[in-house]
Amino acid sequence: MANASDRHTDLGLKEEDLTEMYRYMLLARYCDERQWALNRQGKAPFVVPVSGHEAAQIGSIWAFERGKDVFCPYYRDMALCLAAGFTPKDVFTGLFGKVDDPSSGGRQMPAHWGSSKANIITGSSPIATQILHAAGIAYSKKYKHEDAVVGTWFGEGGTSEGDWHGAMNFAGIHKLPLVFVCENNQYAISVHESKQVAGRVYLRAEGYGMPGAEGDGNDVLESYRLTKEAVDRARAGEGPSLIELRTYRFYSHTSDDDDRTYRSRDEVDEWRRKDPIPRFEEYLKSVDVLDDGKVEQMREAARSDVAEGVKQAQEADFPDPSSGAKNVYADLEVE
Ligand SMILES: Cc1ncc(C[n+]2csc(CCOP(=O)(O)OP(=O)(O)O)c2C)c(N)n1
Ligand SMILES: [Mg+2]
Repeated sequence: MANASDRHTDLGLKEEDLTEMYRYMLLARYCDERQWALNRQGKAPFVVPVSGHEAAQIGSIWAFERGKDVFCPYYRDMALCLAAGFTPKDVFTGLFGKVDDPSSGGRQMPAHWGSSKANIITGSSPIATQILHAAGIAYSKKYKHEDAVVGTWFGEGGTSEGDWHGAMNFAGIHKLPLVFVCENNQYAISVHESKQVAGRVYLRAEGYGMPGAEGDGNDVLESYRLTKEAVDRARAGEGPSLIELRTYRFYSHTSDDDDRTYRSRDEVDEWRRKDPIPRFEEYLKSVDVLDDGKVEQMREAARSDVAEGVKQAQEADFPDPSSGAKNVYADLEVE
């Protein structure tokens, strides 16, 4: 039994929250390992890996009300999308371009997450466009007096785009119910943070009239704590916030990139030792929520859910080629 002074109890998280958070982190990690292997086997054309970002994504999404709030994620947010309603089958139908893919029915590149059921707004490939969409949606929520907070996620590279600055400024002026979450993994493909960000991302918040905070993005409870404060502010009508979660991606930027050309193996190993999943496991054991047996059981269940998702997605149909323009052009009756 957890006791009253545990970190999660202070944050208002129950044991069921913790095991669910852990389960989604495992699902994301195993989906990622599987999709990377499928790519290397020539069975998946293009992969955007999430490994390393699981705590930042699961901690931050847990602060929102799923089913009510609106999410504008970016391509690396697979863990977040799983927690918001994607299943492993959904992930792999997207990867294989199958007709059941919730994001686009197999018409978009993989990792362009979208789901009307899960309130996830489809993203575009140009970096940071989702941040402007989030500002527009948050403005509409405020204008219509609808009780919903909007969350948007992006990398530190995204904060160099004009779209990011425009959205921050607009959100600050209109005190929008919007939470900006930066998953700072220190690289934008091969470009290091030191060549991308002058000063610190979270400190820019002040210039746009909102609070900013940073924390350890490999700590799921810390990621939750910081985001929850921001979501509560937004829901209370106090306006937007910027949260910077510091993390690291374990694989290359995508399956088309080779990170050995710009990162040392020592650096990657150092961050692997801060892997968010074993860190959370350690915490869960320390508060007697899990023991070794239960950890193994949950790992096995997640591996089997992922294997089942891959199988279902492999068996699913490809879209009919004649439907290629669906949702791209209006259906016009041509005489
Ligand atoms: C406007 C625009 N410029 C460049 C690219 C190419 N591009 C794709 S991802 C990426 C890096 C983004 O890095 P960051 O925002 O830090 O996110 P991360 O991939 O590290 O999670 C770049 C430059 C793009 N898609 N759109
Ligand atoms: Mg980055």
